Amino acid sequence: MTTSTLFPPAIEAYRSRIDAELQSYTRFDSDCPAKLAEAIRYCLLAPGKRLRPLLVLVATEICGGAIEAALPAACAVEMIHNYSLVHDDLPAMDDDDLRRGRATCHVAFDEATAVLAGDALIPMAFKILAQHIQPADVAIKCVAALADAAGPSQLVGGQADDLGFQFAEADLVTLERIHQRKTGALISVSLHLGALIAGADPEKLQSLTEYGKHLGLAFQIVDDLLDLQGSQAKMGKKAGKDAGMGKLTYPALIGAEQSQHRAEQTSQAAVDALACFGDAAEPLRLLARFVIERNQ
Ligand code: GRG
Repeated sequence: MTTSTLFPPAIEAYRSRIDAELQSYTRFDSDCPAKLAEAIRYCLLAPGKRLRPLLVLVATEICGGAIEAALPAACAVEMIHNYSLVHDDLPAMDDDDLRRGRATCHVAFDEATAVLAGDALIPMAFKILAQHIQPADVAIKCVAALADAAGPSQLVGGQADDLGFQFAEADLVTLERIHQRKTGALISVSLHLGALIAGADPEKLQSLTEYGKHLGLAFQIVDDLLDLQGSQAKMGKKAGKDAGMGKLTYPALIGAEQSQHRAEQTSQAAVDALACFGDAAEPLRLLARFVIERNQ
């Protein structure tokens, strides 16, 4: 998996800031067992696209806020995303041995360590929000919003439904409902956190929520297409898993061509939601294009 230059230079610069900040949040005291610390760093610092933290930073910036103020929230979202990847890869869930071009955490370490590394990332994320987002009332709103998006009705609930799903019950409404929660919730909350930190007005908040809803869906449709048609070398994770596991996906339901069309329409709907920002929203337009053109 190559993630060195995925985005235009301005966005790449943010990605470097995010990576540096994640490094700084993974210096553990001597009470943290060395193997656990190593596993957390192995997963969190592995080369990911950093899409969600980028959305936090860009949302803050286009709402008139400062990147520095939003960096802690960007890292918190990436930590929650990372825990979900580590747990999703476990034998009890998707049972994957490749992620971000490397052995998954339970393969590189062991299953118990992977469970614990994922566990540790959750309180780390909320501690960062509580300690580093200012003022306190904004920190509280951020904690509540991220807890909601990561909670039993959103990320965890979407994952539970995805795991328990019977293909015979398949329809598009069910599929979108799963994806909105499993994938969309973290993408949407990233934009929401960025807007909260910048003190965005209700119109901007609403428009970013709308953008996030469409972007999350477009991202997932492309993820399904990549699983079907993508290259393992580029994606850094196994391809062709969904069909093998009988998973409910867009291509399985409506075919690859229709899925591609739907991804493009959905990405355009995301862009259309940004009208109130004018030219300032250009980075979010670029990210919407990236989401449907990506090959990893
Ligand atoms: C275990 C609670 C829990 C949830 C798991 C992460 C997840 C939910 C499922 C993974 C399966 C999957 C392919 C979901 C589709 C969307 C997704 C989260 C893709 C991975 O995100 P990227 O492509 O990854 O942004 P990087 O590595 O670039 O950060």
